[in-house]
Amino acid sequence: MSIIKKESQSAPDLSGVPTKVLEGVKHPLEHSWSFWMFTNDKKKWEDNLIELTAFNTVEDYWSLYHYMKTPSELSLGQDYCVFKKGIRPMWEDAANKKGGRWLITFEKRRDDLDWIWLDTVLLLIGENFENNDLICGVVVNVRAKCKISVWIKDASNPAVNMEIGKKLKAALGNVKIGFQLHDSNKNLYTV
Ligand code: MGP
Repeated sequence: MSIIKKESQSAPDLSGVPTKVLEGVKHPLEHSWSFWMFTNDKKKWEDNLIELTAFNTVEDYWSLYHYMKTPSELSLGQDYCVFKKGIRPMWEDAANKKGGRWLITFEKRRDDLDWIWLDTVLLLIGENFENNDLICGVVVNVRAKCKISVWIKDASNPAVNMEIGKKLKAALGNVKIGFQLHDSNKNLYTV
């Protein structure tokens, strides 16, 4: 299944634009980020994960955003993940194994999935938290009940994690949000 939104869309012709004009127009992000895709068609869970591309500027993220399908256009069982480059979106990665996730659950496949995904990605890549170093990445699981989760490096400090949860809640509005250890469905705390 293609993940490209409009296959007929062609890139603008920049051949006549002098290169000097384009120099320095991109706005660098604090970190490089990898965009991953999960499609559930292989037996071993991790074999379904593909690192599609990486980006490190605002403009490159927006190009990707306009090029790719939104989460609500994906098939059931698929995931998108945006993680700091070098961190794999799996519990076993060194950056995740002592961590947990702030989980936003959707009662059913809702219209606001796409903008909540977009806003959450922008909060992360724009380094909008006091404790940005604790952020590993974000996942959207496209399921009958969709989920968006922000993965945190260290689950052992509730006070610090609460700052991240409160910021997410304030930015995203009226969403249910709880903190869980990886491989658990139990909320340790909620905001
Ligand atoms: P899921 O895809 O995160 O959620 O995990 P889903 O499909 O809503 O299912 P539920 O169990 O949360 O209701 C589904 C399954 O994929 C997990 O039970 C694991 O078997 C496997 N899995 C998911 N993740 C994120 C990992 C991971 O990081 N490492 C490994 N080894 N397996 C994982």
